[in-house]
Amino acid sequence: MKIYNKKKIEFLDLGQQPLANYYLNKNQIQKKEKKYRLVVCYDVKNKLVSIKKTFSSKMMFNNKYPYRSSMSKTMQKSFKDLSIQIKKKIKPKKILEIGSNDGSFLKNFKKNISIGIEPCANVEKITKKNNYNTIAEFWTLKLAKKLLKKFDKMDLIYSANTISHIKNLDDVFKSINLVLSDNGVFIIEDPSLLECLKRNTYDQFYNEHIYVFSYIGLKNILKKHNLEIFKIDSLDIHGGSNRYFIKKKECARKIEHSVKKHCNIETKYGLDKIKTYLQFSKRVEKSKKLLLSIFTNCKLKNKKVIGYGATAKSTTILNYCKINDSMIDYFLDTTKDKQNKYTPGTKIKIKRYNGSIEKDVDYIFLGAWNFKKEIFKKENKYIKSGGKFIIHTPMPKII
Ligand code: JHZ
Ligand code: SAH
Repeated sequence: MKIYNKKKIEFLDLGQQPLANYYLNKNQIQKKEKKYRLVVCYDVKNKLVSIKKTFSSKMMFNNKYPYRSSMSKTMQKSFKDLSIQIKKKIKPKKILEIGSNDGSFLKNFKKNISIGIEPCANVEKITKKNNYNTIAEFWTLKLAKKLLKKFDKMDLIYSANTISHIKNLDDVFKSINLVLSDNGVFIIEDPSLLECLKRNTYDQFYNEHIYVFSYIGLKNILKKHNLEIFKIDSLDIHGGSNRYFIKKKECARKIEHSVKKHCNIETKYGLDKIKTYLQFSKRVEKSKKLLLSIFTNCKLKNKKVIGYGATAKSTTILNYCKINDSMIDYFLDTTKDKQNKYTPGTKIKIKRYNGSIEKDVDYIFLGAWNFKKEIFKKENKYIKSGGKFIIHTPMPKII
């Protein structure tokens, strides 16, 4: 444990890591990759958990960005369900989405009421092609001011799996305060720190996830900007996420019971105590040993192991546990921009998923463990024929 800045405590060291979504071409695998040390810290004052070394947004999110929200039915359904709820309960006249990616959420709304902000031009153009109003820029206070010159204030702002990717939270929330109408609702959705600790999903930490939020941490930053959480929904998405409903302080919306309930659960678990994080760190070390022993055993027995879902999360697992192409033959993934490339750091080939698993596969390492239900349903044939999966959460095991 190390204390730096007098108020931040380092509690987890996940070793040398490459950028999580930086998949390699064949000609890049011979070259030395840029790596950094992935260390996770707890901010005692704000109760925020964040990674120590960060990269510029441009370095992470540019016109080569491979992630597509539309690759899972689970996400599509989650966005659709939320859109139904929004239309029924909030009835917004204008919607702004920050981090709209390929338009998977916005497509549930009319084009003339929606605006998407997506800095990766390769992904943004997918939504634009469908005639949605999208802006290929990073969300900043500067952009918010520009937007206000053209549009009225927004009565609904949604941002899933994006705010945790932006280092300058003061800039984000200042800008939200500016563009949100007085009675407007700002909805944030991100992985839950509580679930991350409970499920030992240390792979929620990688360069893009600058923060993994808890309610008790997030509320402190929001408060500085006159914003408050009035409702929290717990979701099973991405291995346990929280959907925070946020309003301006003076807005009359009632603060719902779910907020107090959440606060109590997090405090009871000890998210405000450094001891909790140090215990987590010990469990992560144990998890690494166990996973490595499973892979070593498979190798000794000459079993064929492949990976399923070359996720950003699995970059953390593979590099931390030092699992490489001698242990995993290849990964399968449905994302075009990942296919025929190699996993960052560990250089395992990613192949196109063609709808079935090869007959000689003994084990599948589930990189996309967060879509376990969806994938198990899809791979019913493999499971029925005796096929097994390796999964690392809550502790590594074969199922
Ligand atoms: P998935 C990315 O993380 C990065 P990743 C980012 N930082 C973030 O926060 C989340 O997304 C939202 C594939 N797949 O969603 C598709 C199959 O091949 O867990 C994807 O490559 N077959 C923005 O990368 C990957 O798995 C399938 O049936 O950790 C899933 O990636 C399914 C369901 C998925 O996010
Ligand atoms: N909201 C989608 C996409 C999440 S991926 C979902 O939940 O599936 C995160 C997205 O945020 C990426 O497409 C990335 O380009 C975008 N992003 C990163 N920083 C951003 C910023 N400052 N402003 C707007 N979008 C940003």
